[in-house]
Amino acid sequence: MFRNIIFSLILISIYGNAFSQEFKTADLVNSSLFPEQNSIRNTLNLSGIWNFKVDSNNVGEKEGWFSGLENGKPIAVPASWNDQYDELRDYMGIAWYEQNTFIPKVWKGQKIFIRFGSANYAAKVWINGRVLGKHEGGHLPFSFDISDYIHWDNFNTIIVQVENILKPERIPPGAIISEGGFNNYPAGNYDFFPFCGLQRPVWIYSVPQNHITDITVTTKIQTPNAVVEIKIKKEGVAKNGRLLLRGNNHQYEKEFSFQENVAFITVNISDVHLWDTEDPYLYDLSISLTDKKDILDNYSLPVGVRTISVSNNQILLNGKPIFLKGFGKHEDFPVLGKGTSYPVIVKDFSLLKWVGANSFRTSHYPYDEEYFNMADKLGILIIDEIPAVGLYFDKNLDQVNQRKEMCKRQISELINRDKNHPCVMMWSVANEPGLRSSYLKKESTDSVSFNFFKELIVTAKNADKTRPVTLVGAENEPYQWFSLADVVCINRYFGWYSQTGNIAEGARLLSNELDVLHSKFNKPIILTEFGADAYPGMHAEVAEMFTEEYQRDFIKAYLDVLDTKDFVCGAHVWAFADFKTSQGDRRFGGYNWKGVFTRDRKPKMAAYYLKSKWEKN
Ligand code: GCB
Repeated sequence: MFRNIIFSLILISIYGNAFSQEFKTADLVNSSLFPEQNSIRNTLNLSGIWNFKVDSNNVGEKEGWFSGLENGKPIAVPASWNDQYDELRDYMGIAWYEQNTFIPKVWKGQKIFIRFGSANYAAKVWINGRVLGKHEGGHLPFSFDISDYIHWDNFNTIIVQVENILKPERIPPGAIISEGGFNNYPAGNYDFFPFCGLQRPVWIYSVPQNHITDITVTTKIQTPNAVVEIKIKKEGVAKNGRLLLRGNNHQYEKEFSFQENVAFITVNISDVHLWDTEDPYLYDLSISLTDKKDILDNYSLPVGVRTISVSNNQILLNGKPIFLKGFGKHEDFPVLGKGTSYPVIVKDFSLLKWVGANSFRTSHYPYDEEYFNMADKLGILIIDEIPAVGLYFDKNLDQVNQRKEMCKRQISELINRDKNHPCVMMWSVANEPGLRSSYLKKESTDSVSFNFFKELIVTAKNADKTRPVTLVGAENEPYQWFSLADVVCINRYFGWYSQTGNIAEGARLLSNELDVLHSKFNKPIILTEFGADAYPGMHAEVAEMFTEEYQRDFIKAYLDVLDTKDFVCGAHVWAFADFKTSQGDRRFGGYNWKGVFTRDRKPKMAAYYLKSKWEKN
């Protein structure tokens, strides 16, 4: 046993290191602060039409494509490349992007960065023929300092090599040949299309030499007052700062000093106006670096004062039980693929409000940062998930460990990005792990997977002590894993994938299992997925699978069960809207039809049912 542990530790360190060397993050800079335009900082959004070239034989680097792309073709950024040209639909390889831009000369003397909202799956970046660095992981931002690389009197050529080869060791994994993969094409081990490319906006931005690099805000309530704790990090020689927090007809001003580039400030707020789903009140926080009367740098962000906690079987928002009504979603829309689209984001929030939802999960990866800004403003709670979907535990421990290191990195990057959003109520470190791995059963005790999730949850808890952490289980998950989570999150499809066609029997099984989970764990339970495919416009007098009636009745039957269990604290219907998948025998036309809205956001019968139910309570 001891020898096994030593052996595993050696494996972890060998493969952990080998992996982190391949994609070292040392050349990346902290991306936690979204680029901000103010009187000191500057931003340049590079969204638009870029030049693009496929490199299916991986010759680009040898042939020096990093200096400029010959015979490229136009491509939109942000957007997935897949639906912009027919021949790119299933292309999961290497492709190159180019953009040429002037950088305003008045920025000279400032520090200048390039920030990618994401690049799916891995990226290597050059500017003016010189390499900046790499990033791996398709849904989180990364930035490089380009101050010393800029041509001030000419175009700057930005080249990005993006690579999206599906591999078992990646997060999420793909191209699995061992132990039953997903049997789909392209072969992601998950149920959504593996869209690729520069799917989020790219920014160039400048900050002064003395600048704020990171801000962490946490809030506590001491009714009727509150405490806001702020940790600020900076770079440069400036020693002092000033903070202004405004809201609810009060204004709090503080001068402070840095010790070794870090400052901790506590603001006591009297007569606090809390943030909650009904009244998402935001204070304005403005932080400056100062030198006597001069302001050297400034960064502002909204602050929602609220607490999230878990007590027995309840989730408490500001100390009061909350029931989550909402969905699992996807970033997915015709032509855009997973590309950021502000109109689609606004539309989705307007539909969430229309249907009476108060929450969603960023299934199964971190979404664009604009979703979080909107959710803060509109009072929608978010379960924020890393792309750990389709995880499995076969005998290849090297790959298991590679996946674990990647998950840990993504948890840290995610929390770093989203920590200041009041809308984020919980971190999710995995969705439906172990699926299709035959040795995992409800009663299994399996040390590899158990320790895997333990490490992920500890990583999340060390990075953020203020929010609960969960992992989302599938029908065959070992219950042992739930002992690690603050909230038990389960996806259930009795009456669809099992008890097929029999909603009543499905609902009965759900009811029984919820009672078992409650008596075993006495933790809050959220039904994070349940639903049925409905082909829009297909009807039957007596509900049958794939009709809108069946979907509506399925959802209703599940919600009726939940109404009888006061220990259940959330219902997220799968899914918000129909979405594109890989091709597979269960995915008619290459779509998952479980949306209660169509892919172009038209309500199905189930949406009207949910509206009538959720608007009432
Ligand atoms: C699940 C997965 C989700 C799928 C869904 C389905 O449990 O978490 O990604 O799309 O089932 O429709 O099969």
